[in-house]
Amino acid sequence: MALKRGMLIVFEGNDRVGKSTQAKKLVEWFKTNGKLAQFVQFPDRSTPIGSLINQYLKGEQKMHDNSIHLLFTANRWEKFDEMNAALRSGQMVIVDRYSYSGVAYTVSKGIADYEWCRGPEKGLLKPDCVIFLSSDIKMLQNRGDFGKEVYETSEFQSSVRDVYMKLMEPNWNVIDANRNIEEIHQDIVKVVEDKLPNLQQEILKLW
Ligand code: T5A
Ligand code: NA
Repeated sequence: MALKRGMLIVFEGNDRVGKSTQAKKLVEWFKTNGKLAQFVQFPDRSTPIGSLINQYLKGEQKMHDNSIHLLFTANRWEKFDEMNAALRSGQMVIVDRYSYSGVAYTVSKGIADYEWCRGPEKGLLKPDCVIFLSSDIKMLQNRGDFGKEVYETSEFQSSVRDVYMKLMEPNWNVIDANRNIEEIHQDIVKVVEDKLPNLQQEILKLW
């Protein structure tokens, strides 16, 4: 029987590594190839919770570290029903940052362990494929606007990268992000084309 559901593809990586650029290009690629595809971004700054997160990231609003962690998670739960329905109706869902960001950034602050960080993510949809855009932190500092938000220091970003390495699972694909946009895109397309035929009907849950 032909597969009816869409694929859940998550982009992860350090700040400025090119996640939004590549996620949007992948959405366009699906559409060009006759598939319905949705772009989802976390944090989704358009909701009331997202607005609080935005103020925090810009340094306009102080927040307890555990509180901001839970807000990021709550922001993902806000999108659960919509993402679930889209996938089950056969749409591809391309996500710019997800639960792995939640864990990587909070663990890097040294205020909570993996178990505490993962807890509230339990039950969210598990990605079929994670694209990890990998780069030297030094390269990222030279990209436009690096340093504008609270987590954008090279020391913190190095720690985030270390935690990502520990979170890696078999459904992760590491892509060298220190190349031109088109080359990176072609590699991502290869990964996706390879995985699509092997998609299982069941959508798994995190963690
Ligand atoms: N966060 C997030 C948490 O702490 N917990 C969570 O649960 C979540 C979801 C905001 C912050 O929140 C933290 C992580 C972040 O610190 P965000 O809005 O996704 O999250 O912030 P960023 O990751 O910083 O998003 P950016 O837009 O800055 O980075 P992207 O999406 O990785 O990069 P992109 O595509 O916007 O590109 C950045 C710049 O580089 C250029 C682009 O044109 C752009 O100027 N660029 C390239 N230049 C050269 N070569 C390439 N290959 C390039 N690709 C893109
Ligand atoms: Na982004």
